[in-house]
Amino acid sequence: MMHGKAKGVILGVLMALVAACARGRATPVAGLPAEAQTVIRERGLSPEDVVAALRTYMPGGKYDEYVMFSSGGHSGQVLVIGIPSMRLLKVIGVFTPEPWQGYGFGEKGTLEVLAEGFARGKPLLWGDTHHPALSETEGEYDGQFLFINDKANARLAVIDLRDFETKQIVKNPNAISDHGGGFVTPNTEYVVEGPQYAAPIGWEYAPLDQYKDKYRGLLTFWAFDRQKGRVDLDRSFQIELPPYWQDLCDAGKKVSYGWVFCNSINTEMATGGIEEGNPPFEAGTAKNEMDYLHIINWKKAEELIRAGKYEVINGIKVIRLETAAREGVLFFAPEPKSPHGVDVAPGGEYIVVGGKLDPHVTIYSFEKIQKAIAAGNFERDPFGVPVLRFEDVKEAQVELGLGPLHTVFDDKGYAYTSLFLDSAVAKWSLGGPYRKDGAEPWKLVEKLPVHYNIGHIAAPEGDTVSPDGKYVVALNKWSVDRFQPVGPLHPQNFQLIDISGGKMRLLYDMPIGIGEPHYAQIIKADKLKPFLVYPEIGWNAVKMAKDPNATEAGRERVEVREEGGRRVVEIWMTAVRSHFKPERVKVRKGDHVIWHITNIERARDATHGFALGGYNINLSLEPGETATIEFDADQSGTFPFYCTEFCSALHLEMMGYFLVEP
Ligand code: K7E
Ligand code: CUA
Repeated sequence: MMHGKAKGVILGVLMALVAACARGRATPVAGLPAEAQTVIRERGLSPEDVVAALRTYMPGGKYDEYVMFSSGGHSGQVLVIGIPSMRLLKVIGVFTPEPWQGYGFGEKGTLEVLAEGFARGKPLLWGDTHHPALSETEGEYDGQFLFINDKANARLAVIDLRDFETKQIVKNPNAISDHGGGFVTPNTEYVVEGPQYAAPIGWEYAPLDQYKDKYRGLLTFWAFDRQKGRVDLDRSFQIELPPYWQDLCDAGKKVSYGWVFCNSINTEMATGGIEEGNPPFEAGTAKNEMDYLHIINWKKAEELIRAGKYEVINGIKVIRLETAAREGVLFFAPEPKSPHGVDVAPGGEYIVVGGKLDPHVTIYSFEKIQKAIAAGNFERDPFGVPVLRFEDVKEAQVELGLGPLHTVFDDKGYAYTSLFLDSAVAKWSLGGPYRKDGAEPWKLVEKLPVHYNIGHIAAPEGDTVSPDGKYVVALNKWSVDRFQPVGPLHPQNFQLIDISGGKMRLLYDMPIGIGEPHYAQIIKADKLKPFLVYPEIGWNAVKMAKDPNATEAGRERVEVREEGGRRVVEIWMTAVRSHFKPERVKVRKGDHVIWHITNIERARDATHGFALGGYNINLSLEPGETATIEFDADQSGTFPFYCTEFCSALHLEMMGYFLVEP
């Protein structure tokens, strides 16, 4: 039951809101208050609920202001979500075949993309995606490409944002797992793939008692060719690192352009082995008060590559650790304590490291780092890497609470850090050039509880040179009691938080039905310029060019020929509402089948599917697309093929027979 006073407050808020709405719109919303009151009463909504609903509700046909690209964790996919409505717009198949998009279910081009990512020929059909990275121009998202890493298998995928499809997967030839990727340099010169669990370079075997000598970290700079939309292996290179379990990385920008920063978590070089009387990993890696922030000069590394100071290992150039340490490519600065997350401030002046086991974020000054390097004020670690003095390079430390991990920024000189153990978002003030409002610099301002166990945090353009403010999204690992139970595996929980006012306000809980998302990036929606239909009939979606086997209406045909002692049947088919042409395809058991299908539609959303039961084949043919399948007709029988998209009133009739004679 609601008290009279509470009702009065709600009504007051609502009337004020309605009045505000009426002012901002051409037509006042007549008749709303009475019904709204009923809804508020019946649903037991608080004034905060009402405001949150008004801030996130998106009327049909209206678009969100922002689009969030979230990792899909070990689903191996990427999620595309509108902000502020938190509506799921798409799930992009990346490391995992995705049947609706016809990704990896017979379509030759996508099978080739997936196969590029196999490890020494061994099929890998899932990935653990952690960090999506939008392509950047001068430190701003440009809306052209999205990159994402696979932690489990040390791979990087390239998604073209003209059609939101995966175009390339590169397998790291020298690492078997990674973590600190993908992160782009400010003009997408490189996509950085940081290492994590140290292992011998090139997946060689070495016993753990040779850890210090044989195990290494490996930082990869994948050169990106924007014209081709592909990673260019020839211009890519790697830097060998000590086996310190480098964790997250971020690229310097503006004043720190040309540098990359990575935190690390096992400078103890623990190797586990509790069963042999050693400390377990979680204790062994947490002995030291300080680990090392890795400070890497990638412009200098490029010079070394040009000067030939590298070795080629498994087809990629590698700058050896000794060279990197000697030639001014690699420096360390102490960082407390088994930290997680390194994030560069918008202007590049500061590097923020989340303490994880330490309640502070530590802020490093890039200028101080440069001074300390120039002054030669360092000792060297056992691998010869210069270690700068903490007091020389530290700008500030801000005590935030338990488990600080990741940080994003707004447009008003504030930073937002996720606190995993506190289950909270901490807002704190930056100093230096960011302090124009007279607020005290380097100070905790506010903490907002989130639900629960927040990992990453994301903000609109919040890791670029010009963050937008307005919102942050908490990417929570646990939801516990926030949603209708669906069995013991609970959804993850994304929470939208309004940061536009003085105080942070929780607006929305979004359950994520796949897991486990890590990082996300949020881009202004108007920067995305996707195709609405493919630009020409006969478009090859992997090559992003007209396909030589594009088939026009009236040019459909079947050809049979002998090749290498077997019969090859090649089919050029069209799909249009509501038929495939030809409708009958007849082969003999053992024939090799090459089948091109072109969707000749030009209408927006007129997608046809192509399912062939018994052969594990399903295609998605978007308007204009040509796809090719190639297989051996190794089972005889009668196989209906049909369209899997309900495309017209005669969709059920959009089918044909694939007849395989015994
Ligand atoms: Cu913090 Cu992989 Cu970026 Cu998960 S990582 S949370
Ligand atoms: Cu085409 Cu259904």
